Amino acid sequence: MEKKFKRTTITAALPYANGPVHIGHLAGVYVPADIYARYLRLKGGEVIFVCGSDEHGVPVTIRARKEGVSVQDVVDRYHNLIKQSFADFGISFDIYSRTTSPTHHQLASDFFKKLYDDGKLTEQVTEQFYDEATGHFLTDRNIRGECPRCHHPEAYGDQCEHCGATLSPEELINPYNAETGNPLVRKATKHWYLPLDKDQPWLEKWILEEHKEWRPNVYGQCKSWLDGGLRPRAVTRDLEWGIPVPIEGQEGKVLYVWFDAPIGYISNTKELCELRPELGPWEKWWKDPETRLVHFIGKDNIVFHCIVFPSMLRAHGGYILPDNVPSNEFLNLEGNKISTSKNYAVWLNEYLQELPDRQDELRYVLTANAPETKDNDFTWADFQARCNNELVAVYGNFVNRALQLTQKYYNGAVPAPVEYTDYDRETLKAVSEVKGKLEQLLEGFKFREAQKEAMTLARTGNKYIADCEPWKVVKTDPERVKTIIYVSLQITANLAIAFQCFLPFSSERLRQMTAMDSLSWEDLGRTDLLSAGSQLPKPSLLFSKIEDEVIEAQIKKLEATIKANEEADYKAKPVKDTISYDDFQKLDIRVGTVLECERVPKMKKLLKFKIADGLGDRTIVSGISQWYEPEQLVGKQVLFVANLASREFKNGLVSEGMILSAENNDGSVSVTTTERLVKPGSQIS
Ligand code: B3M
Ligand code: ZN
Repeated sequence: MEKKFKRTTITAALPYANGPVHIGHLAGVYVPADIYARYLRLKGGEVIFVCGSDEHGVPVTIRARKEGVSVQDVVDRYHNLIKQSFADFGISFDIYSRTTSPTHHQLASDFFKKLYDDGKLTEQVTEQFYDEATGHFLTDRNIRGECPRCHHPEAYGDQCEHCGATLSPEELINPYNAETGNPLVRKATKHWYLPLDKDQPWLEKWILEEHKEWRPNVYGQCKSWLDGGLRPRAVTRDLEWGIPVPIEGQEGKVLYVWFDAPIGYISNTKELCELRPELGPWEKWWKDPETRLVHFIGKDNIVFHCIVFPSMLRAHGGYILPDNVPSNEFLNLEGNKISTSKNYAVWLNEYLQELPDRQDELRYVLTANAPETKDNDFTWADFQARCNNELVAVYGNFVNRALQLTQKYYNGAVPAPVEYTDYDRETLKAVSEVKGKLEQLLEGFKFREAQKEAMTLARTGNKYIADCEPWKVVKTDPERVKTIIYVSLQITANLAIAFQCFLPFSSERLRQMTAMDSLSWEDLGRTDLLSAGSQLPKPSLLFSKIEDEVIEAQIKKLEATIKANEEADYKAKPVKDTISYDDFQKLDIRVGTVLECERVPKMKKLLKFKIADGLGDRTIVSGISQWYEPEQLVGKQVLFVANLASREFKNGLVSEGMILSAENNDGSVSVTTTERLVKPGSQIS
């Protein structure tokens, strides 16, 4: 049964104020949320669109310590930068606030207090890692130690990046504080938990039965969490930065950032309603069952928005639950993961400095490539192609022709149509159908398809004017041209409306160029939007070409970042214990020529070599098959240890020596060879 809602509260995930925002954020959350908000407003709906910076949590404190400034300094700086970037890109929040605001502190604190007072939280004492020297409990990411599996000395408390093992901090050998290097001890500490296990039954019913319409990625993630069985989750932490736990005698404990952040949506709404009384009391937007709540988020936030926050809201009582949680997958950049810490991203502030006034171009490409159903890749080549071949060559070209010809033939006055041909009628029919198609897609959160539909209208227009060739017909049948231009102008006006939620900047320019007072969704599809005789101003180009140099510079910039990261990552291992010259003399290293090289059946890593060593042939087995095709090595000279005790493999294969290879910092391997050709058997000394 379709529920009928009166109004919509749209939230977009609160970005951490620990760095600027990049194209991945925009594509994943903010552009789709903005499209939806703009669409509903254009329809005249009652809607608010709220967001703000997430200023608590560990990442901001790490950043502050790294930079040697206060946490407040960090969040102030990034809050302002993020807020500006969103404004620059036309993300039309009704409010962009922050979780350090007094309203938020109060509201989040009261929320916790109510759950606590109502007995909705459980208490538990657990042992956590503690740095006695600094007097701090540590979070998993801040704990390092030796990996129990591969013995890498710098594994994280949650993962070893060297061997990929998923870890918990207790498993680390000799755990230490990642920042100070101090050894850690275990210490008991009390925390409050949200007993999610008790929520399992209603969450299963609510999500798995009543919200089958959620996107498959969202529904699937929820299902796998639920299938795995929910466990209680701590909602407090031992930290200094955050909202103090509002219980007497609990100094040094704060609300977990994921507890307070979603409450930020409510606080932002409260602040908004205080600023704009015409919106009514904030409760209307959060407690009235006739309000539809929609959370736009990235895929790593699904569990918090679909399971944890709803469980908090229900435990508190009185709140509505989200009706939908459209979440996107991730956007990669030129085939690599976007990374704030590695500075591998296209930052919005830098984009605008380097490609000024090209907000709509980025919005367009990010939506055209939106990671709605799977991870997607942003490439600068695709960006350029879409801008030049679609925005410039189709949409821009069409409206420019229509508007320029109006100036040329009619001094800018909209001509009256004379007589419609079948082609004209067919074209106008396509225009009138676009509204229904767009509505269906937008309401189903299919923004990528929806924008494609708007572009189809531009293609229809572009084809129409190219087919009709008014610039030729004008010489033989000027009356016919009036109809062609009239039809083209109606399409142009419709494009301003159809694209408004996707490309607000160019739509606004087009609105001015078509002399429409305002744009309204209800007008979309009308074929009499511009009335005959109305005067249009002189047009300018809607889009301009993106030149190769601009793209090349962007690609170079990313390559430079990759290179800098590789260099920064590379840490040579410490030199081993000193040995005597005699010890060295014991090693017999020689040059051998590879006569044959082949893979070893059932032993994936191995390559089997037949080596000419000057005295005869010998077999050496080496675990480097991942890095070489056997035929690449045949004929090569390699260095090998000739007097190493032979070693037998499980399958009876015996290796008589060892080929020397160098391990690169990325783990890849290169065999060693001499600089000049030498006789097989030559000794290395
Ligand atoms: N700040 C996490 C993130 O940016 C977090 C979202 C909060 S939404 C309430 O991925
Ligand atoms: Zn490891």
